[in-house]
Amino acid sequence: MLDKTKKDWWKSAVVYQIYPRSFQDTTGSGVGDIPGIVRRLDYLQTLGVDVIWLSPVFASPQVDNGYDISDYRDIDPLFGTLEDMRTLIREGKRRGIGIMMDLVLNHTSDQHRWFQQARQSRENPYHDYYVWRDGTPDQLPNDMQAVFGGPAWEWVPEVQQYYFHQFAPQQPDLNWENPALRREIYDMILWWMDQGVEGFRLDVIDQIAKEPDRKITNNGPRLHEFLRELSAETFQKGCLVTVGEAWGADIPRAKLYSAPDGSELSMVFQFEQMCLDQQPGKEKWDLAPLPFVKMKQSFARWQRELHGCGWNSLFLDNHDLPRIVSRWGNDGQYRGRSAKLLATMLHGMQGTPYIYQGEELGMTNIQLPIEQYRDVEIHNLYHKRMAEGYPEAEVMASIYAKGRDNARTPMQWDDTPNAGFTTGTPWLPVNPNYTTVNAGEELADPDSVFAYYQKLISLRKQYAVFVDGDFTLLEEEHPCLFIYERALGAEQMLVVCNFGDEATPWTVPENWCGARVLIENCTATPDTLQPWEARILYKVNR
Ligand code: TEU
Repeated sequence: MLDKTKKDWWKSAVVYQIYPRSFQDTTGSGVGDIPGIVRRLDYLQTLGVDVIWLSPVFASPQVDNGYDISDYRDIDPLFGTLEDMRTLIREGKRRGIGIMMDLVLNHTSDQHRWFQQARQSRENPYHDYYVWRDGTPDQLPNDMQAVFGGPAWEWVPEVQQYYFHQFAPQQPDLNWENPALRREIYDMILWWMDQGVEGFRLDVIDQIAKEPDRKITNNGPRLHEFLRELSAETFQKGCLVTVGEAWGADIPRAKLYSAPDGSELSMVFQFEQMCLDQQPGKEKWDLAPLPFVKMKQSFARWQRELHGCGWNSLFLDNHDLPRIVSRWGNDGQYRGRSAKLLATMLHGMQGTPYIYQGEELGMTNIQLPIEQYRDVEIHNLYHKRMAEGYPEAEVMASIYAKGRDNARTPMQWDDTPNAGFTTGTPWLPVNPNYTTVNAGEELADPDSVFAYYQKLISLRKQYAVFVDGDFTLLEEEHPCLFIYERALGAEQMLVVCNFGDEATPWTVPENWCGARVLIENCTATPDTLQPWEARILYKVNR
């Protein structure tokens, strides 16, 4: 168990993300719940993770699956009760697993009490908790678009004003310029800290300091000022792990966010690598092959530049991203092996690794008829592009490749109906491959993807070089090998990954001959790397 009273304990931690509605249902509702998570804590303990990041379970009308919060201090009945949450926190702690809550502080639900008040009159004290602009019903303040499509402005006749929303119209943006709002947020966070949570993930935190008149969404001028105040008033009063979601973070900003003095956050999620397989300047739906060399160089830059003066988060999957084995691996013939390679590449780097539920099983993307998708973003995209005259096959290809529901199909526990996720009708179909890809099979198989993740996690706890070592990219221009070295004083490791379906000539460098193999995903042969082969070598220079 990690000593979580130690400063920066989260540098040695591994975080597991749970998307509660798709994890484990205990009531037959077809939607996962908090008691379901409690039931599966032993599984997570077996895997070896230290923290659970829980996607939002707060009260919510569920327009955006909980990212539209109507009460920050209550649990949605869909998922259980506050009492269930307390049980989860307590039972987690007993197993050395802390809970990280997912705070959506950029916007609330339009059903939140604050917004219900705010929309009544311009004089209402809550009016200024949100972002309003004058206009007329047919004259929008400007042409800004929401992330989920359509204008970013919604008209409210009662106040003869528009409110600003960066996401769905049911997700009005909060006005961080208002100190009373900020105070309410801090009190709410302190209250959750009192409940015993050990960390927070902050949704789209780089968008809180918006200035719509100047069309600024990410990285507004007051962003880091707000963050430092937030951190001082809340997180710094405990020994917490915090991670901000920041699509707009570049390296200089990431250094501010994750400054070693703890003045802002522990780390951020940045998306530079995750935006590479799309056409430059376009949307994620405009598909392009992964530029492999660029991807390596991008990871390497973040590794080098944050070393010693910031901290990386490491992730390939989350509830908004397609399954990585389908995206960058091979989810057919080499599903298991390529899933292990991707894990090796990521967990060998410096930073805090995040595992998204099912990634440790090598779960894959799904293809559904449009009416079976549930995500608001997918449906908006479909209608928009069909109206714009895109061929339907092309729209569906984008959804199959990048749609968020790929990640949201129910967790595959075993080969019983609905993969053991629910006894009812699952809210989103189970991937039909659950009969072969499931936790039950993998727990029983020492060569499974699960067993491999388990080993990677335990290596991180055993060898300091995983946590503290520096990073050097080798074979920079090689079109399919991703090879890097880590070093911490005399301790060194070499991570070798052959990305692709072809065997590739490669000889162990002379200075690595005789080094110990810490982990490998297939049997090594001299002078050749097998398709999707991955290996970590280790030595101590004397
Ligand atoms: O995501 C931020 C976000 O911008 C995503 O919607 C992302 O841009 C999109 O998937 C790419 O097209 C966060 C949450 O992770 C996401 O689930 C929420 O829907 C969103 O914020 C709004 O709260």
